[in-house]
Amino acid sequence: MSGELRVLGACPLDCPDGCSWVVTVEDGEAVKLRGNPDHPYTRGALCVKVNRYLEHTRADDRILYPMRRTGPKGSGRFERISWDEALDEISARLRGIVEEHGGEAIWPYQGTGSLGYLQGCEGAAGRRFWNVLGASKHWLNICSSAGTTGLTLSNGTAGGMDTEDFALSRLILLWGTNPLTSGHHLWKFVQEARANGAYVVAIDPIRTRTADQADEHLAIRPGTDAALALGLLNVVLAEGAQDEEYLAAHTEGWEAFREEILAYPVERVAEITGIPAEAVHSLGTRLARTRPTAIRATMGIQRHEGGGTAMRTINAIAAVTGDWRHPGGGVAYSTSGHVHLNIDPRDDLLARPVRTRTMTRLASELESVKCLWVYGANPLGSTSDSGAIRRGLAREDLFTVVMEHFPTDTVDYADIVLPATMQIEHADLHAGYGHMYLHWNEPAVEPPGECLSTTETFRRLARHMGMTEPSLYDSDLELAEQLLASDHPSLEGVTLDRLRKEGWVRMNYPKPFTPFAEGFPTRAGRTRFPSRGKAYVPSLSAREGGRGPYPLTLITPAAHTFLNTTFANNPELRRRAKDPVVLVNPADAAARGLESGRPARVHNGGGEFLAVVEVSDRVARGVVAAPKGHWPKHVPGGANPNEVVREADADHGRGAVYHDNLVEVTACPADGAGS
Ligand SMILES: Nc1nc2c(c(=O)[nH]1)N[C@H]1C(S)=C(S)[C@@H](COP(=O)(O)OP(=O)(O)OC[C@H]3O[C@@H](n4cnc5c(=O)[nH]c(N)nc54)[C@H](O)[C@@H]3O)O[C@H]1N2
Ligand SMILES: Nc1nc2c(c(=O)[nH]1)N[C@H]1C(S)=C(S)[C@@H](COP(=O)(O)OP(=O)(O)OC[C@H]3O[C@@H](n4cnc5c(=O)[nH]c(N)nc54)[C@H](O)[C@@H]3O)O[C@H]1N2
Ligand code: SF4
Ligand SMILES: [Mo]
Repeated sequence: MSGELRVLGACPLDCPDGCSWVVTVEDGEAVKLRGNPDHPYTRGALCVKVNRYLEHTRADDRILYPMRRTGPKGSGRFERISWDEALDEISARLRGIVEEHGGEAIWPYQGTGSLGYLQGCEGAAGRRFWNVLGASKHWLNICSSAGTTGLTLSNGTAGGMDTEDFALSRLILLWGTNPLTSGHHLWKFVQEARANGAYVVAIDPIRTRTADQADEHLAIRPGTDAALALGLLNVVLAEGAQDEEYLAAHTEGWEAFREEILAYPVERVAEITGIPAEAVHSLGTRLARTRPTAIRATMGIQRHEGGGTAMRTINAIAAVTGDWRHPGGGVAYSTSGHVHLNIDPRDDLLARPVRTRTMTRLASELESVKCLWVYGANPLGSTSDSGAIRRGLAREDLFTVVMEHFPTDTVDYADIVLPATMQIEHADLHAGYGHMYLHWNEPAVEPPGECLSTTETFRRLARHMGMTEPSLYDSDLELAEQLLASDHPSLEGVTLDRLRKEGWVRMNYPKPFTPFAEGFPTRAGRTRFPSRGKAYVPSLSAREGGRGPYPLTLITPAAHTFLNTTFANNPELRRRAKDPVVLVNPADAAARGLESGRPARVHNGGGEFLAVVEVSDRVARGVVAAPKGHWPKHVPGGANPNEVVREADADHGRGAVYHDNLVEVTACPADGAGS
């Protein structure tokens, strides 16, 4: 048909797969969205969620105009206003707050709604504006910072294997990761390896979709992974399978780490991890005898108090076995460490240094904040200790602005709501944290209503406030050029023209890729093993689970049909997600009189949420699981699992502890309270 156009773009969501997509546009309207068949990682497939993205852009509840609150905070009652009115009010309030309380009383709270380098968090959109204003900085620790910081301490980068090289592996450990739900494009490489005889092991307290498909599943006690890693290495040493040459050339602290390993014989590890000694021994033997071994460890493990260390100790396996030198061997956490775009935080625009506020500490830090500016985030659905956040957001003297697509629980507390463009309506530059490609997302259609992109919103606001700093007004294409102006060899020849023409480009890394075959990007050029006595830091649940008034460890993993809280308002995806459930082991259920299909309270000293019990041997004794993502206002009781998630920090990077909380589960009275 005439007027039909194919526009190349990219999925913006916080997902390792970073898919490349093709939008078909007819007469100015997006009529089809498909995974890019030419892209080596996407290979034509999106996922159950994003297959509905176009429908989502046209949803009835899409926010299309600026709005001002008319009801009490939390009521979600608004009136439509013009952009000029919104910018007037915002400018006046921001100026007043800076004068009276200083810029640091403003918290630009940016989440992971888009990982774009222009519109989203990877490039910290809006940062220039906030620096000119002198606002607080924002530490986006909500997702992966414990693992990233821990791994960087060891290897000098959190980047590791190219996940496509899993196809070359002979033994694959899927460790604290559930790719069939949280990033399924890895699976085709796992299957390729299997076709060549690879053995696949899932290590997870939950028998996930992924564990179902593995050759073996080890139901580990939460927060004890570092002990398992040490136990496996104990067997490797007993077999004499360590790579002495690699250890001598490329590692630091081996003698002390070796002693640490010797302190974790299989029987002790079995006791700590709850995995039978024979299973630890047999996997250790397999690991000792199989090169290359690839370990996929993503964010699940590091959402614990000892999570950063756990990642470091698991990472150490590949140095002891020498797997780093074999194509198809090593550890893959995130490839974002291999992305060397020219990201400049523009601290030069700050008149003086400012404090940094920590994303998951919103509940306690909010007290000293006068303006909370939320974009790409839904703290009432996604951030720790959401009950306290709700109380904080109700404060009358807090000025809250939310840039959004949809009327989330957080939007309900906004003073001003600003309508944001979705991915097919704006330009952006993307990477994927599970692969080695960069993408350009070309706008495919005009924004609906009065939606504006993040970059355009900040340009207009700067102009409205009379700011004179020229770089505040750089266009999207100029911003993209600046990001690509990197002298790192991985980006040589990667130009904006080329990206716009081709849609995606592989960064200049060899294929296969053995990043640490010849050493590490640390000062000494060596990987640093965790130090003596510090290779296993037990999490709260490992220390105190099974005892006290809250003996059960709650894990809150990725929901299959949502992405964090994104899509949880799509009727079909919500229908498929079913009501909030809590999985309880049969023995724990029997001890508490819990029955499948009946409502229960999941609670601790911090709060409670309601869920329907599902008695299941998918969770080990002592572990309960409730997926993240439901909007609190959609569910009975008005709360999701973050009501019982603590504000505590992991051992590295102040990471969040979403899988390290102790709870009790109590049946609701038979009159159906709460449903
Ligand atoms: N469908 C869907 N996909 C998503 C998301 C989503 O919400 N839904 N979220 C996206 C985002 S933001 C991210 S960061 C990634 C996260 O995706 P993943 O990295 O897969 O993270 P999680 O789902 O938090 O946890 C993965 C697994 O770790 C397990 N786990 C928890 N604690 C432990 C432990 O102590 N030891 C071990 N060995 N395992 C443990 C959990 O049971 C879970 O099965 O996925 C992205 N993809
Ligand atoms: N219990 C529990 N909680 C968790 C986790 C867990 O494992 N368990 N995982 C954590 C993880 S890994 C993450 S990453 C965080 C995510 O937490 P958040 O960063 O708060 O992400 P979302 O909840 O998906 O909310 C993102 C919002 O941004 C909006 N948005 C998307 N794109 C844009 C845009 O371009 N512009 C604007 N203005 N808005 C946009 C979406 O509509 C959505 O409402 O949640 C964390 N919360
Ligand atoms: S959410 Fe992940 S798998 Fe789905 S389209 Fe986006 S990048 Fe691909
Ligand atoms: Mo995340």
